[in-house]
Amino acid sequence: MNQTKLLFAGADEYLATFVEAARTLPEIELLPYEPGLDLKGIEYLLMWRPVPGLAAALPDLKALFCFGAGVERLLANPELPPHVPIVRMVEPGLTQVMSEYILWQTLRHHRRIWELEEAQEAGRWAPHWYPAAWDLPVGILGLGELGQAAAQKLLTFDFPVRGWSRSRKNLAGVKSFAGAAELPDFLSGLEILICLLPLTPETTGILHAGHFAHLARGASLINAGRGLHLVEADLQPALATGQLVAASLDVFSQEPLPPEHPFWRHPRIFMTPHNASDINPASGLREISRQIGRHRAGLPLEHVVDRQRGY
Ligand code: NDP
Ligand code: OXD
Repeated sequence: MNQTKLLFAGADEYLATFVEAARTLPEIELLPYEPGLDLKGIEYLLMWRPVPGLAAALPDLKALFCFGAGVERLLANPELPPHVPIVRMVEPGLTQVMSEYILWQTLRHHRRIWELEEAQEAGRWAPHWYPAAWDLPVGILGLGELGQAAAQKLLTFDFPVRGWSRSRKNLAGVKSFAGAAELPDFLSGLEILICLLPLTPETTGILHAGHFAHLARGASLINAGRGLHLVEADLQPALATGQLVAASLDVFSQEPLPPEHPFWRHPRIFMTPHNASDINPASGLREISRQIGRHRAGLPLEHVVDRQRGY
């Protein structure tokens, strides 16, 4: 069988699991990048953190697969050859795990888990009342691959779901809002606001006090997009006034979050270390192999990043 070389770079912490997963795909030869490697004849690159100079040094490069769904780091790298398509990661493992994270955090906010934790800590028997899920409007900023899958999960639990995107969507059960002009109506009265946007100049800082003011009083925030979507200085004041009651954050302006950062000690901020979801080695490599098969057959690659748009 003719094997296709796939160069693996900028994600060393995942290398062992990818080498293992690649064993089940005889059509792919996974090549870990190391300085001094002969780069001639390598047509496909799988990269996460940009390795300085690497993409430009691959004379035969035909496509760059981003290791994740978010491509802002690759796009910020001026060395990427403009003619090489960048494919963002869309694969069932990544999507499934993200929708689980969103459901998990939404239910956490629905059940106001922090009140139970506080009561347990104090040895207090304190049953409390939960509204029905159908009375808690949930809004998802970003109704792409991940936002749509999360919406489907939330609908099965009867949350009224709104979604906001650049273009209007027609998704059963989801109220679609499109573009900047419809953002205030989208936000109005939401009990739970979820961010699953890509980071672009238009979406940077979108989670700010002015937008929190449109939500229901005592709303919750879940950010699994990127840290720079949130104006971090606006979060604690919103929690202090009660405009927000709690937040779940997976992403931060600085990662790893420094130990002195006040978010670590805030009782109403629940944090995960930027792993709401990750590429699944087996299904991710199968997807790349499928795309390479298409490309070799002269078919267009799917999920190619629009460099102008930034996602
Ligand atoms: P997609 O490209 O499939 O979807 C992006 C969505 O955002 C689309 O609906 C798009 O609108 C919308 N959007 C983009 N810009 C704007 C804008 N200016 N105004 C309104 N809507 C906008 O991306 P994915 O769903 O695959 O991934 C989303 C993001 O999730 C990633 O970019 C990454 O930042 C984050 N992520 C985080 C992970 C984590 O572990 N925390 C893991 C994986 C991803 P339209 O549909 O009209 O184009
Ligand atoms: C991604 C991520 O973008 O893991 O895929 O953040």
